[in-house]
Amino acid sequence: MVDRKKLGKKSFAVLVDPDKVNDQKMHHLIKLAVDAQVDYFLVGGSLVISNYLDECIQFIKKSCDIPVILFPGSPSQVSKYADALLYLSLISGRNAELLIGQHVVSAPFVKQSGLEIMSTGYMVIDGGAPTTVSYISNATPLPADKNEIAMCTAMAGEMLGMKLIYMDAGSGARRPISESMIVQVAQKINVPLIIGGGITEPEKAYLNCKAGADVIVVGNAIEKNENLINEMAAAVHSVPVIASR
Ligand code: 1GP
Repeated sequence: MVDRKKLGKKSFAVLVDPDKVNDQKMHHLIKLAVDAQVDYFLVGGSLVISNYLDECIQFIKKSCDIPVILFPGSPSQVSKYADALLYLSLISGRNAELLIGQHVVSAPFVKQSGLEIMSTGYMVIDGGAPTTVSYISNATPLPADKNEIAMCTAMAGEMLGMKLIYMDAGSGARRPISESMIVQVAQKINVPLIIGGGITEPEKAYLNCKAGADVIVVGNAIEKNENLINEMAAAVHSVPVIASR
């Protein structure tokens, strides 16, 4: 993600919830993703109930070259078959467990996995309805209209050494993150900015990239209509390449 940002390229990531897919669905989704030149598969969810995580990742890895990045809702969602792990610290919340506690407990296991570890300042932004992530995290989401708080939080995350900032309105958010918040945050950080939650229209994905997002993540909308993959990826990749700061 860092390399693509340096080249000024915008990326599109499809979020796969292992609870909602099987080999047959994945087969179809992978074909669409390859054709659309999707940049990443993010795999994970706030709650993963099934045992399909390892299998799902192995299935993707044997079917295509699209990198698989874990987006874990808990330390149990670590799979050695993935390429990398978003090592999330919930910096928008004040729940010590999700800031550092779970990391301490799982550190030896995570290190042993051999995965590329991508330290990520994870910011949950109020998306207009309680989402699984806001409930599970037991942390108040950052208010959607408080751009300054978002900006300062992202800056603090970057200065603490985080290599990515992920602003998430939560899966199925009623209201995705505003472009004005994205602009304000993107202007103040140099690390890649990932945006997700409630993005249902290719136009919104495009506008988010124009506002400064480097990676767009879409899950729900694609679960409902897989054919959106192509339009979403095309919208993200159509944003003019601008050399990085
Ligand atoms: C959720 O950012 C992701 O954590 C994607 O959200 O499922 O609403 O696209 P959606």
